[in-house]
Amino acid sequence: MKLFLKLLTLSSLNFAIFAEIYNFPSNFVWGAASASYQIEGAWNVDGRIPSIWDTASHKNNSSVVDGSTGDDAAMSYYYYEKDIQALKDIGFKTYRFSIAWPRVLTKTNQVNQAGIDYYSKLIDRLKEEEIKPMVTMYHWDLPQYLQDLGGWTNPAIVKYFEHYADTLYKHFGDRVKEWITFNEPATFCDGGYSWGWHAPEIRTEKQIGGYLCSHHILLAHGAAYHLYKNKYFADQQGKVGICLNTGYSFPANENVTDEHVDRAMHFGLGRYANPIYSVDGDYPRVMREAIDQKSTDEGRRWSRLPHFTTAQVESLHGAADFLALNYYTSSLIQPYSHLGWNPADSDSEIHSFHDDNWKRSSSSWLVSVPEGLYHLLLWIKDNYNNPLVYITENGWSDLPMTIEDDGRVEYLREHLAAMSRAITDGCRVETYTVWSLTDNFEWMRGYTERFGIYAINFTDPERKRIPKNSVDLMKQVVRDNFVEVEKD
Ligand code: PNW
Repeated sequence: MKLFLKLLTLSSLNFAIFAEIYNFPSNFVWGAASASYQIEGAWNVDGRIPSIWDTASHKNNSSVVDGSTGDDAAMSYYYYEKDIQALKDIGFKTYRFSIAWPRVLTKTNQVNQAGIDYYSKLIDRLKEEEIKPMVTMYHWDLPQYLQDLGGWTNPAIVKYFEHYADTLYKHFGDRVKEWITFNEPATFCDGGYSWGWHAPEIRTEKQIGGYLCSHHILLAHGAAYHLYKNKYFADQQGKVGICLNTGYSFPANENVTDEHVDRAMHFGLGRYANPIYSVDGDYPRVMREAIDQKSTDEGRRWSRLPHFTTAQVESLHGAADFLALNYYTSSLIQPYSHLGWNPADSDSEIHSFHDDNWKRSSSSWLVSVPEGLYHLLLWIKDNYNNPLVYITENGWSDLPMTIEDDGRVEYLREHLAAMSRAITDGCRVETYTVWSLTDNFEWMRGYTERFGIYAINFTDPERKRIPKNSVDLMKQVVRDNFVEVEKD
C-alpha cells in the first residue's frame, strides 16, 4: 500500500514536471453531444413514424455491419434521466442533442403531441439542472415518407423543413436558445445520395444526387434561419447555425502548394460554408468553375452543381449566428496531376490519404491529427472573417466496453490543447461538446465502434451508463478550465 502511494506521488510529480498546461477562457462552455436515432430507441412508440434509418437498418441484409438497428439503442427515450445524471456528474453546462423529425410531425404534417411532450420534458429537466439545451433539428433521421418523394433531392423538401423548423421554434424556442439546423451535410449528402454509404443508400453518377442534396440543405437552412429572424427572434433571442464537418488538408510533400490546400478545403468545407460564411457568398469560385466546365465537357446542358439565383445568394449570405464545427480527423493531400491519375474520377482532382504514423482508432476513417484542428480553426478564421465557432463534435472510437479508454483520453487531451492554442491565436471558439455522451448506434458500424465517454452494455436492460476514464478527464477540465498534455 505504501509503495503504491509512493509510486503515485512520484508519477504525479513526474507529470507535473513533464506536462504542458493549456488554458481556456473563463466563460468557456463544456458539454457533450448525441443524436436522436443513435440513442433514443422506442422507434415505433407514441406515434413516431418510420425514418430512412429504420428502413436502412430493418431491410434484409442491411448494410449495418453487425445487423443491428437503433430500435432500442441506449433507450434514452425512457432513460433520459440517466443521460442527465451522466452530464451532471461531470459538471457539463450544455447538452447538444437532436430532435427526431419523425417524432414531432405526422405524415400529414400535424403535430404529434406525444413527441412534443417528450422533448419538452427533456428540455425542462436539463434547465432544472442548469444544463443549456443545444438542439440539432436534423441529425439524419428523415421521415421515410419524405424520402419516398425524393428526400433531399426534391426541391419541395425546403418547405417541409421550414414547417418542421417552425414547429420546433414554436414549441421549444422559449427554452432553447441555440439551434443547429443540420448535422454534417457533407457526410449525409454524398453518403446518402452520391455513394450510397448512408441512408437512403442512393448512388448517383458523378455526385449528381449529392450536389442536389447539399443545394437544398443550404436553401432549407436559409429558410429556417430567416424564419427565426423574422418571426421568433424578437421574443426568443436565440441563435441559429449549421453544423459542418471537415478535416484539414496537409500537403503530402513539398510539391503540393497552398493553392492545392485551399482547393481541397473549398471543395470540402467551402461547398457548405462559402454560401453562408464567406465574404462573397455563393459556392467557392474554384468549385463553380470546375464543375460547370466538366458538366459542359460531359455534354450536359446544365451543371451538376446547381446554381443559386441572385436572391438566394443574398439571402444565404451571412445567414448564421455561429458555425457549429465537427472535427475528428485530417488528411494529407496530393493533386491527381502529380499522380498521373484521371481527373474524371473526382471534381476536386485532389487525392487525400492518411499518414501511416497517425494513431488509429477503431474506425477506419478516424486517425488522430490534433494539429489539424488547430490549422482548421485558423483557416476558418482567415477565410470566413473569424466567425463564432462551437466545436459540436470531437471524439475517438474504441471497442465495446473499453472502460480504461486511454486512447480517448490522449486524443481528447491533445485536441483540447490544439483548440486552446487556436483560441490564443484569436479564434472565437466558445463551446465544446464531446462526441459522445454515451456509446450508441454508430450508423452503418452498428454497435461495433464506440464513441461514448460512458460505456453501455447493449444487452443490459437497464442500459447502465458506465463512466470510462475519459469521464475523469472531462471532470478535471470542467473544474479547472485547463488541460494537461504530457510531453515526451
Ligand atoms: C459524425 N468521416 O459522423 C456524426 O455526426 C455522428 O452521428 C457520428 O456518430 C460520429 O461522427 C462518429 O462517426 C461522421 O468519415 C461520420 O470523416 C463519418 C466521418 C465523420 C463524421
